[in-house]
Amino acid sequence: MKTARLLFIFSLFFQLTAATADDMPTYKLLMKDGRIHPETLEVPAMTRFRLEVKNEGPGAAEFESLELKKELVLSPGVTRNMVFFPMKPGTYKFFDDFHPETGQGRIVAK
Ligand SMILES: [Cu+2]
Repeated sequence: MKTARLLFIFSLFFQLTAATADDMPTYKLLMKDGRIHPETLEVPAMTRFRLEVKNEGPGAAEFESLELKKELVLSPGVTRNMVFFPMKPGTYKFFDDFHPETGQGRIVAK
């Protein structure tokens, strides 16, 4: 009976997690060896969204946007999420602060 109850609590927990994860569109960004994929990320304007950033390495990477006031350092192999508040239509630049010469990208809100 304990096990059944525990399973119930766990399934409830996962349902709740899934529900919170679903209410926001998620976009993926890959940082790899000083490069950013994709370099242009199109998102809906005036909509809160999540960006899942993965650094495949080999070194550290840092997602940085001066315009959006966002900064996130990622060790190699690490994936982290960032939530962006609704943006006005426009183009917002970001870069990999560890590789600014090759790692340049933009978020285009439409
Ligand atoms: Cu920085």
